[in-house]
Amino acid sequence: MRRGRHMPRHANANYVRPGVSPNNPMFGRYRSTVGFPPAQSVYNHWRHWYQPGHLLWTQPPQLQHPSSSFRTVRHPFNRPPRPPDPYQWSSWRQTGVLPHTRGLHLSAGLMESTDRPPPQKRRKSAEGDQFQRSPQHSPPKGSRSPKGSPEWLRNVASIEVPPGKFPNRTAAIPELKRHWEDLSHLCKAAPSVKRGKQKWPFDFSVMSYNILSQDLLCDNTYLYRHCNPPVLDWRNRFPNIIKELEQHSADIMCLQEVQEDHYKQQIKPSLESLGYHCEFKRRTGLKPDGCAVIFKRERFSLVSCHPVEYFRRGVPLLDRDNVGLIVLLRPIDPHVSLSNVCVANTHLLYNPRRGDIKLAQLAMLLAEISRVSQLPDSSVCPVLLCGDFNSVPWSPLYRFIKDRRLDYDGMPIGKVSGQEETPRGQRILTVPIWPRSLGISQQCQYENQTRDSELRDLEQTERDSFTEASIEHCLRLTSAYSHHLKESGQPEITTCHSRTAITVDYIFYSAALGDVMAQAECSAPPERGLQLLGRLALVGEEELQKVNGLPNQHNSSDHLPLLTRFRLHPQADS
Ligand code: KL2
Repeated sequence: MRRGRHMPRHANANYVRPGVSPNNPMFGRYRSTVGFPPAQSVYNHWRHWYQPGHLLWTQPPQLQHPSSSFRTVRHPFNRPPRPPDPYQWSSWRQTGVLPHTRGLHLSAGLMESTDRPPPQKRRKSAEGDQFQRSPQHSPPKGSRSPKGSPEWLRNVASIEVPPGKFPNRTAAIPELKRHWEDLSHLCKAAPSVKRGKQKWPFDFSVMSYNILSQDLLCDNTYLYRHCNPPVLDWRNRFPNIIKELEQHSADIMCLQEVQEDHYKQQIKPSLESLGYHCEFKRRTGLKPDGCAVIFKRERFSLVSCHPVEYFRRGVPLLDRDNVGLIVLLRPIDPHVSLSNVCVANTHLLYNPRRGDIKLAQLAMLLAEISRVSQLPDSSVCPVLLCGDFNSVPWSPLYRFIKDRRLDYDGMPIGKVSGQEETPRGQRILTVPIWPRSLGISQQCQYENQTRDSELRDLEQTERDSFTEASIEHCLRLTSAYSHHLKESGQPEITTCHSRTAITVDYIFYSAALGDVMAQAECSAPPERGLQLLGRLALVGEEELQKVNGLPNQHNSSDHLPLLTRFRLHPQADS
């Protein structure tokens, strides 16, 4: 697997690099400075320890895989093969952990889903929660009918296969083909100016990727019955994910479902050795995953970091444990003065029926982004809003982000995210959606942010706005993806398992004047902003069908990474 110096960075021959010289340091693999091992070594290191082929000789026995498919890699001469163990999800929860990792994960009791409201006693006795639910005995959740639920995977999932035996799911599958869509020629950009040796403008890449926490995988095994079991093993998933991150070599990465122990012991050390700075915010409550924002130290410096917890004691609407993480980054360029960039990452509530909660969580994030990105002249610096919003394109929640306004009079809460075509329940969004006691206005601003002099004028307007069925925000955001495939017009898919194949992941950004997407969509894009130069094309359901859905042998999450490239222009006075 060692790649020579002249081999392409992307094993997938269909990955077309953006139109820049392979020597451009922005694109090449991270060039290690003194003290960092070569980037390649991280993946090889983990691969050495974690790939099944190597388990034969190097895997310590206590870490060997419990399923029959892994038993077969043991030395065939010294030890006769043992009878296959029953396929045990509970043992899988621990796979891939380093020897000093904590033992059994303590699951949150008998909650059906991670998005269920946490019972009071769960919060009070985090330490005392001693029992682990066996995912095999999860209550059936089959009553959902998600929009776009793929028939081809539902069929596979409905076949009862004895645990540990997935005979027809083991065939080698082809790699998913994704090509680079170069959009730079569409931008009405100012021509590049060379200043000294440095090329101007400042171009950088951004990834958003839900990497599927092992804990959630084990909690929702019914979503992965179409998979060949080894592809679900963290010991296989981790090296694949690291390899993928390393290959894409994004300057900024927003990851969701990052499991804390995996982050601390594997992900952070690996990415630090590749020259990245890592920030992490774990969810509140007992679930061990969270959001990470990771960026290249040679390209950005950290100005400030702002974790956002959506849980609020005493606010019934905000009783869920989802979080966001915002960082303010200063681009590193010795020759020109560049605006800071505000990068926000979040994973909103999953529950398809609780659009009210999703909107309130989003409002909290937008309020914090507005505060963090605010400049002294009360304009805002360029914003990147990435994450898994558990909402489909053109749903009311999506429209709210892009249109900066949502009129929600009479809207059923189950319609907000668009995840389900025929949501159960008819509850209508209340007016206002979130209580005033949250301290966030209907314009998604902190209420105490307004200066005293302005307060009097605004007071009446704001009081009125709490009785109007509409919410607003002040960020001009455009989606980097168009949500349908250029060639076929089919919907782009960012997440796929046996129940669904939809888009829920996004990279939203402040589009500059002349940006290709802004031209198409924004009547008045802000002057300060980003230009979208290109993106790694997504795929449709058909392409995913050919690779047995997600996760698979090559794609180790049930989401695909979104990858984009942006241009930041210098400030006028530089
Ligand atoms: O859809 V996701 O997967 O963005 O990939 O976000 C949530 C779901 C994640 C965090 O809560 O866990 C998954 N049915 C299906 N998936 C679920 C459920 C559920 N009941 N609960 C949580 N998730």
